[in-house]
Amino acid sequence: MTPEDPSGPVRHSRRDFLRLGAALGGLSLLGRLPAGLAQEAVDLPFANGHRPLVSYPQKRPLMLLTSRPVQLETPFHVFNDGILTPNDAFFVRWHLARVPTQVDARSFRVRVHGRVKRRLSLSLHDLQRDFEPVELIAVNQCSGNSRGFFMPRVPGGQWGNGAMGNARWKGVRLRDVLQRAGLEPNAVQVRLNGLDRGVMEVTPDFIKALDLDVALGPDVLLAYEMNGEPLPLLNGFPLRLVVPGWYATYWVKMLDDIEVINHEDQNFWMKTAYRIPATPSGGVEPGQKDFPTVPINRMTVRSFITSLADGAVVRAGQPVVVRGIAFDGGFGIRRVRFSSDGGRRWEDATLGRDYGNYSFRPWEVRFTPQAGRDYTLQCQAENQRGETQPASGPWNPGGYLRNAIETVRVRAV
Ligand SMILES: Nc1nc2c(c(=O)[nH]1)N[C@H]1C(S)=C(S)[C@@H](COP(=O)(O)O)O[C@H]1N2
Ligand SMILES: [Mo]
Repeated sequence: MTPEDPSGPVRHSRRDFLRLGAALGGLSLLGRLPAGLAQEAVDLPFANGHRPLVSYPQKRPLMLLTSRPVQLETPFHVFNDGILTPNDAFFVRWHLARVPTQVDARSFRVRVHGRVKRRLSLSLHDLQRDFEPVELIAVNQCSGNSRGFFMPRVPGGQWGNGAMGNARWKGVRLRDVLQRAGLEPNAVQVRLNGLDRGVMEVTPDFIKALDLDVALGPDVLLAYEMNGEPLPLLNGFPLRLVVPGWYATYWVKMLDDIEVINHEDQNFWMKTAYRIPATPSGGVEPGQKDFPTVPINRMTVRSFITSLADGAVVRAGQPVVVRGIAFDGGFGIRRVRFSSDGGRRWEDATLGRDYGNYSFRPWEVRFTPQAGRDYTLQCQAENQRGETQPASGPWNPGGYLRNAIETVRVRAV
């Protein structure tokens, strides 16, 4: 079967040659402000939180954090529309400004080399033909999601809560590909690199590494589909790593290079960036220095109310359905509690359908407000291991791991 065969796994011509610049008449990755749309910006509730809504290729207007590199946040109301985050609303984060504006899926190859018995160079077609396809739903969340809420404030991208998304990923297991290559006995880590580059040669290339026990996990995928479509270019077309339960920093996009190494990777993005305090909570006292750190890894337990925004007005005297989502680092959510009085009394919310341990878990609860009163709504999730959300913190200088109980204030009339 050739890639041209319409019955074969490569079906869409769009997949064969995704060219974004052309979609906007050669504008390449320049964003465009929505023309005459009602809402043109979102103001996040912290200093410097003004975010214009800007359209990029394959994306609806999203909240612009930076344009070089492109960083776009998902407006939070999108998480109330459905349990899967649509591709055109999915957040975007790149570290390096030189992201290809087009990738030819036919000539694209991912190389496997280093401490392996056989070097491989695999096309998308090879991946789809020679390996078992796997599909799973998983949350991709930036390590710095919600960093803007850190108190005291920390440097780094000032994200609200929208640097996350939940998608159905389809691809092949990294494990199966590595097995085909054959690991040498001295293999220690797997390094992952994509097509993006820095503007200057001195900028460290974005490279991540996973210990073998993680890389060989059954759910770590080389994904070529997101929600049943080829990945949007900005989300890593044509191939990205999916590490369910782990922060998105490991989900390397436009992945074209897999190297098995016999030592612990020393590159900037592993040794200096994306490290968390080696404390049980991942937190330290603000201002603390010289503490030991480890590479960031699994996500903390989080939950959000999605159906009501802070400051909303609700109808008094009748039940209000409050909806939300919860997720964790891959063990699964077993409970969500809800409070309408700022955490004094709690009741169990009803969990919705289970889409697997890596997915958003929907939940809902009813409460009947009284006229003229203000309510402080909160939710707190617990995972299968009994891990839960703290009232505040953890705090760390990277602005990582935030999982404090979130608050939505509403007024009943
Ligand atoms: N090649 C490449 N992959 C990357 C990055 C990058 O800069 N380059 N950033 C990582 C980080 S930190 C995040 S948060 C996610 C963002 O994924 P998304 O843009 O699909 O939402 O991509 C990850 N994969
Ligand atoms: Mo990130």
